[in-house]
Amino acid sequence: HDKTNIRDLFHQAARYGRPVEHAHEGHVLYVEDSPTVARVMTRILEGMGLEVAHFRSASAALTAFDEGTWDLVLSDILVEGDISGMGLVSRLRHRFPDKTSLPIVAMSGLDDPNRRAELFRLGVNDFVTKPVLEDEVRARIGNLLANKRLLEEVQSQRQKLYDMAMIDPLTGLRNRNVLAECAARFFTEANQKDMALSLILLDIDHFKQINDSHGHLVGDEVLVGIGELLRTTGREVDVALRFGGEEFLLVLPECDLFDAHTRAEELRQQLRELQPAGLTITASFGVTSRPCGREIDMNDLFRVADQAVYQAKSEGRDCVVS
Ligand code: GH3
Ligand code: MG
Ligand code: MG
Ligand code: MG
Ligand code: MG
Repeated sequence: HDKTNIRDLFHQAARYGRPVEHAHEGHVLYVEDSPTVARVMTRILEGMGLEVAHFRSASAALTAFDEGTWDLVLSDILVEGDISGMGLVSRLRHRFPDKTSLPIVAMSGLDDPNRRAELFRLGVNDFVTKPVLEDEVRARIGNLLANKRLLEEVQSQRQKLYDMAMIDPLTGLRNRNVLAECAARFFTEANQKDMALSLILLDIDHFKQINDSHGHLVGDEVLVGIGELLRTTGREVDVALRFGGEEFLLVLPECDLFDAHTRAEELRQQLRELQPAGLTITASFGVTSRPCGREIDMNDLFRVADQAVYQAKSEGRDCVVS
């Protein structure tokens, strides 16, 4: 805030005997065909700390809506042009149904209760009459923006919790907690449509020795390298998980046993050449596929992959068993 702004705010606070409002942040898409009203409203909104993009017609606002990101829409209802304020509200709400994330405020000099009801049915969050009472419009818009900010905080906390629960902090791969999600996503569809689906399970060979001879930090570096190999190779649709300590799982939708085996062989070779932390690392691979014409769940398929890894270990390690 510059000096004038701060003086204004304190002046206001003194006038009303209450604390200074917090400044808001955000972009307002504002539709108003009267230049005089637009000037007054823009001053009010900018006084709240908001950035205002003013449009004289609904169609211009619709185009701008698609090109920018907006925190609030404020629209006059009787506007010039082929789309009315009503039409604008209905289109915007259709494109953006989440009312808290995109508050829409309707504004009109004509306060007909039936039309007001219709506006709320179309999805406006609030309605203000013209001429505006500055304090009221500030408070109403402030409330909507505060709700939006609160929702954003909740959503970002939820994302953080999800990441903490589902993402392995060492390798950045998803962990076994996402298996249930994968199963729901891939197995249901594969079973319904009788589609191919494969798993590759790999277990690093003699990893305990790497830790014992070079220390756990070097061991960690090896795991990070393998994580990166799994994340950056293969198809976009594949899901790579760190299943446990030194065990990784690839879920390969629409991939049959032959292709999965080929992929595992490629990985085995790539891993040998990777030299994470300057060490030659190998792993044992178990590959399995969903049998045609039979329903199978993640656990069944995983058990088979696990047995294949066990067999690869007993066959001398650094090999693929399917
Ligand atoms: P095998 O070839 O039979 O699989 O032998 P292995 O030594 O790889 O298997 P084992 O199950 O005996 O040992 C796995 C080791 O992996 C033991 C454990 O300390 C290590 N490990 C598990 N998680 C981590 C980790 O996050 N970091 C490091 N550095 N080591 C880990
Ligand atoms: Mg108008
Ligand atoms: Mg193991
Ligand atoms: Mg083991
Ligand atoms: Mg191992």
